[in-house]
Amino acid sequence: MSDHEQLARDLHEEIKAAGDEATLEAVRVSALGKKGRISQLMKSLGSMDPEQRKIMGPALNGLKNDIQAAISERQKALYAAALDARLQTEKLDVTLPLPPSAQQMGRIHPVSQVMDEIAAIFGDMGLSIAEGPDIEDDFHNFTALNIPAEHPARQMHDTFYFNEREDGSRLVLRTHTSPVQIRTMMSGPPPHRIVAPGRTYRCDSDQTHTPMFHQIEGLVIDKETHIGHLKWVLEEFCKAFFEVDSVKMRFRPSHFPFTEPSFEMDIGCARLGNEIRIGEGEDWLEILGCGMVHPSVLRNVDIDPDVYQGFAFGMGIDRLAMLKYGIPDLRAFFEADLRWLRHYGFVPLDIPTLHGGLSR
Ligand code: 2NM
Repeated sequence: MSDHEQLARDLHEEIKAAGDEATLEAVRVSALGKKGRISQLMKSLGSMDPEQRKIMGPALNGLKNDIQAAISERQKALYAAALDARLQTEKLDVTLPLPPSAQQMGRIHPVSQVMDEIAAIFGDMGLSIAEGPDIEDDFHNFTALNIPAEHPARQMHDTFYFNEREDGSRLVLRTHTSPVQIRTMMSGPPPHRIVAPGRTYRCDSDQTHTPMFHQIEGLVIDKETHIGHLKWVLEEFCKAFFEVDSVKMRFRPSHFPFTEPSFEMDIGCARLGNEIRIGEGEDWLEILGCGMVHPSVLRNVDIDPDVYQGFAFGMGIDRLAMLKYGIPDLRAFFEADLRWLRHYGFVPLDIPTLHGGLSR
């Protein structure tokens, strides 16, 4: 057998034996590459005599074409086999149900839900949401609000104070969201129509108090804003929030340094064992504090109390959430217990709106 016939057999064997595309490529280079076995034979044509070249030239060309064709055929087969193998292992049944997504598994905390509900109600009445820092200075948290230096609210055991600064002043964790109202009133001229929801802090911890809790306060300042407006706003709020057609309200005289006159508002309810029903019955439940903003507060923020007046109110969101959704223990709110959250939490896409229903 001649050299090139032997080579043809060897190469066909190697091509057949190549089990993957990389091995096949190595065979190709060893045959047809610059220094490959076929290329070497081609080079020997130059030193042949013309008669021999006449025979060997076409024979070697034929060998080259034959091997090229065999390699390309094998390449196609290997590619198809590799693709088949991938399709086998990577196949995916698009008819299978999806695993539950984070959006379906996650729950909205009742406090967040109630804050969204309250924001929707007051937003619908034309109030905007205002926010401010949790860490406040003495002026915004106390002085501007007409809370004097000797007032019990300023005592160490009620307020979380930061360490003294160089000038002797101390920052505080805000004890209410009222500093947001102060910042709003100082940010520009009246009218002001806002609610300020957020975290507040007091040095207090027992069955019904947590050191961090949530409040929402409202403020309306204009030239003719009066107690009638205050009563209407709060009545509409209670009906919308508790999702009842009517509520009984009563205002008891009270005292806050920042309002004059000041009231505490109760709503009518029925108590049946541990359950409280709003909008029926003969009992009363205190739900918020309110009043007409004190002239001194207005002066502190450069508003002339002879031109402007208005009302403010404040309530605890955590307690409202417990009331509305029948949650018995306040402290569980802040324990981040997943089982609790799955039980009391809300589905993320149930966003409270007045037209769609607040809580459904
Ligand atoms: C309350 C009750 C009554 C109140 C007053 C003010 C401000 F800044 F306008 F003076 N902000 N919030 C207020 C009034 C808060 O919470 C029980």
